Amino acid sequence: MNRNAIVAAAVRTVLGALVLQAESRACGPQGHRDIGIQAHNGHLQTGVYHLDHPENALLLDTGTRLWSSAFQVNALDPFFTDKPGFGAVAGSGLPPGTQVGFNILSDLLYWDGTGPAHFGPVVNQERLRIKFGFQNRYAGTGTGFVAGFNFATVTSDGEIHQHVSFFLLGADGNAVPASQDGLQATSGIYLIQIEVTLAADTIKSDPIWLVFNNGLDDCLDCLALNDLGARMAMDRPPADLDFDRRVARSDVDSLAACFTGPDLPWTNPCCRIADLDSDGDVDQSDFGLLQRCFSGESLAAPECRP
Ligand SMILES: [Ca+2]
Ligand SMILES: [Ca+2]
Ligand SMILES: [Ca+2]
Repeated sequence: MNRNAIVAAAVRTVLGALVLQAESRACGPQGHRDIGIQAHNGHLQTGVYHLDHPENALLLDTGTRLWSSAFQVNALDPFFTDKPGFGAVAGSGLPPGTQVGFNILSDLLYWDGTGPAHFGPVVNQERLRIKFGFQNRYAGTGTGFVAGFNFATVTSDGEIHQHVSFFLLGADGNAVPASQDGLQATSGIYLIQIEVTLAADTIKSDPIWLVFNNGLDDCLDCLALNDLGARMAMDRPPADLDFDRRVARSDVDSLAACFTGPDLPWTNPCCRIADLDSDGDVDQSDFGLLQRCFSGESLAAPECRP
C-alpha cells in the first residue's frame, strides 16, 4: 500500500469510529527496553537498548531521550523498580575498560495527572533514591545537580548491561507502603532529568528524561510522555500518540478511538492526547494534523507540529 492508500484507509477508519470508546493503554516502549548508549562524534548518543535474548541485544531508534517506568507494579515491593536499565551493544564504540555512570540534572518533578500535563515540585517531600551497591543518590525539591556514580565497566567488545535501583520515598523518607507505616509517596507522575557519563564525566550524553508513573492510569502516563517528548526531550512529534516515535496506523487508531466530531467535546481525559489542535474536540482537523506528520514505519520528524 502506498502512502496515499494508507492515509485513505486511515480516513475511513476515523469516519467509521464515531462510537468507539477510548481504551486505556500503556505507552511504549514495552518490555525490556533500556537506555542504550553508543559513542558518536565525541559524545554519547542515546537510543533504545532492546534485549530480547541475552545474545541478541540491539540498539534501536537512536535519538530517543525519554523513557518511562512505573511504581506500584510489584505488590511485594511497590515503591521499587529497576527499570529502565542501561545497555550498550557490541561495537558501541565505547572504549573497553572505561566506567559508565550518570549525573542527576534536575529536581524530582511531579504532575498529579489532572488537566494538561504540567510538572512542578513534588507535593509532600517525596524523593527518588537511586541505588547501586552501597552507593545512593537522591533527587527531591531543591537538590538540583547531583553528581552520580559509576555502575558499569565497558567490556572488551564495547558492551554494558546494568540495572540500578530506583526507590520512591514518601515524606517519612522510606519506600515502605502506607499500609505498613501510614505514609507513602503521593500518587502521580514523577519526572527526573539525568545524563549518562563515560570516563569520569569526560564524555556525556545529551540530557535524558525518566518518567515514573506512581499508581495512575496508563493513559495519564501517555499524556505526560507525549507532552514531554514533544516539548522537552524533543525526540518525537505530538502526533505520536502511542509513544513509539512513529506516526503510523496505530496512532490513527488511537485518534479514531477518541473521535467526537467538530465542536463535540471529548470527555474521557485519556482523549486529551488526540485533540492535537487543543480546541476541545477530536475531529477532522486533528486527523489532518496527524496525517501531515504521518511517517509509517520510519521515525517521525520530531519538529512536525500542529
Ligand atoms: Ca512509608
Ligand atoms: Ca506512534
Ligand atoms: Ca481538536
